[in-house]
Amino acid sequence: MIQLYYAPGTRAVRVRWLLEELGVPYQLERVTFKPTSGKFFIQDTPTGKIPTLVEGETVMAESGAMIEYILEKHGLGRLMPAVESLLRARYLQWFHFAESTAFPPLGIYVWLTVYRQDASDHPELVSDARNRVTTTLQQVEDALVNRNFLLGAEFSAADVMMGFTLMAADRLGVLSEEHTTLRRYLQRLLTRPAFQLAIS
Ligand SMILES: N[C@@H](CCC(=O)N[C@@H](CS)C(=O)NCC(=O)O)C(=O)O
Repeated sequence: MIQLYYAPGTRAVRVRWLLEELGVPYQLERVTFKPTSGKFFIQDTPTGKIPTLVEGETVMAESGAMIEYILEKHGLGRLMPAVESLLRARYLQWFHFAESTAFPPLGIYVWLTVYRQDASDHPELVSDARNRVTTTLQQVEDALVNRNFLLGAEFSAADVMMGFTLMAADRLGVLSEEHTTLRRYLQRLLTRPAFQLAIS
């Protein structure tokens, strides 16, 4: 059985959300997130990171990789387009954009405003980080025009990856009011019981 090391508000939300969407049984190992102030890999999990997934000999510490692993092993073709589908490239693009491109500016913003205590000494860095978040999220907003989900009408694991990123942006107060499409999209995702459970 999959063991998922989880803390609310962390990227573990993605993995729990996916497991709930698929109805895959798992054991939830709740840990308390330790704020990082210079030290990394210090979480109370087998890898020092949250999320961590353990299944038999398998140990993973990368949320996107866990989602691909779960889909391949337990997904039965659900929540992702088949390899030969015309939607496959779009799926991969937005799946990876969520963590590799959209999250880093948020990470810098969190680092400056939550973990460091000297944000007021560096207004230019904070404003630069915020601008980077806004510019990056605009790409997602543009991708969602006339679409309910990143692939169109069908919800997929790319939305799981992006949903957490947008929830984090919203909680940090950097999802701007002008991003109306993104706000509606996030609300749409939040109506899913699996997402609600994953953030509880
Ligand atoms: N790219 C990784 C990032 C994992 C990560 O940095 N997790 C945070 C919590 S959301 C963490 O464990 N931070 C503590 C640390 O960096 O030591 C993923 O998607 O899982």
